[in-house]
Amino acid sequence: MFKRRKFIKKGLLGAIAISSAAAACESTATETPDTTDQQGPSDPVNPNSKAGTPVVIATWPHLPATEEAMRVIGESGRAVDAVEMGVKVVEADPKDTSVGYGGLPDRSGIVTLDACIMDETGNAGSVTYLKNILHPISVARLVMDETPHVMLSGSGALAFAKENGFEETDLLTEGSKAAYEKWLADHVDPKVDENQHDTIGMLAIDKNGNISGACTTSGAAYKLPGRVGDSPIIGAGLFVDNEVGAATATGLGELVMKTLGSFLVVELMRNGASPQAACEEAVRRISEKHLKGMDTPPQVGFIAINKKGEHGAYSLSEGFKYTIYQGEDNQVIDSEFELK
Ligand code: SD4
Repeated sequence: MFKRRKFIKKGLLGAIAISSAAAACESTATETPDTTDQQGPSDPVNPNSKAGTPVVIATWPHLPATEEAMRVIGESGRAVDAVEMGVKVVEADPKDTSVGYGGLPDRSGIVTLDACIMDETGNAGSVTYLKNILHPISVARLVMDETPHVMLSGSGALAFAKENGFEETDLLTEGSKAAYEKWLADHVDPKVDENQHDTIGMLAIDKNGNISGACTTSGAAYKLPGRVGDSPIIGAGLFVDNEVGAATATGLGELVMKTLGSFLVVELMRNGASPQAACEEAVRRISEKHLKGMDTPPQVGFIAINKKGEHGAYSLSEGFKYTIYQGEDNQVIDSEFELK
């Protein structure tokens, strides 16, 4: 703690972002903070985080998606409509190889999709291992709105989608087919970095101050058939509590599932952590408990917002970016990361 305050006094802004956030996390956990000689900000600082609503934030560079979500909010739409419409932009984008149409297949060559959505009432819907449907997020929305269940999977999810008017479509593009054929030949797994674009998790606060979130993915490229990741798991890939805030995750889903990452981030915020401090603590939990024996550190990234519209973002490895639309600015920002 002492060293961190010295850093703040020296005015090292970059260091403040990371170190003071960690200090706040510690203090919410066990200590009463001593702020008597603190001259820096009293709250953990993400230099890009400011209060203000409405706000839309998404994992990875997805400017058209946040633009679409903010358009919905601008027309006085609900946050839940905004996040559904926003992530649909990416589901339909053939160039995004981690989501929907054009997503990379499993190792048998089949694209399977996971998605979930959660609204301001705490209601939630999810689909896993869904094949041949362009917009899994809208099927998840229907599960939430029209059934007594939270999650539908595989053939049941597909039957439900078709009964409700969704048409089957081939999700493999020329590009993803060629990538799969190359993988069959050399078996080199793609790196999860900005060039992969990756999964979209999106959080939004609308003009009424209500919070919702959505997350949609084709999952880990060349996964074992039947594998489901964190993205459709409420509490892992996404969690919303309208009184506190929301969080969503991207990266190696197994690590997010083992720590119930998004729920953890929201609970840390409930206990007083800033969104930035909460994201950092969740990443450190993974780093401390789950990286043993791994040759190459994987990527995991979290983004979070609290009720005031402040945000946080943090990842295990370098390269994670996020998109935030707040006020007049729709921009992509580099996340701070843990493994230097
Ligand atoms: C998964 N978390 O299925 C998702 C995919 C992802 O980086 O975000 N990849 O594990």
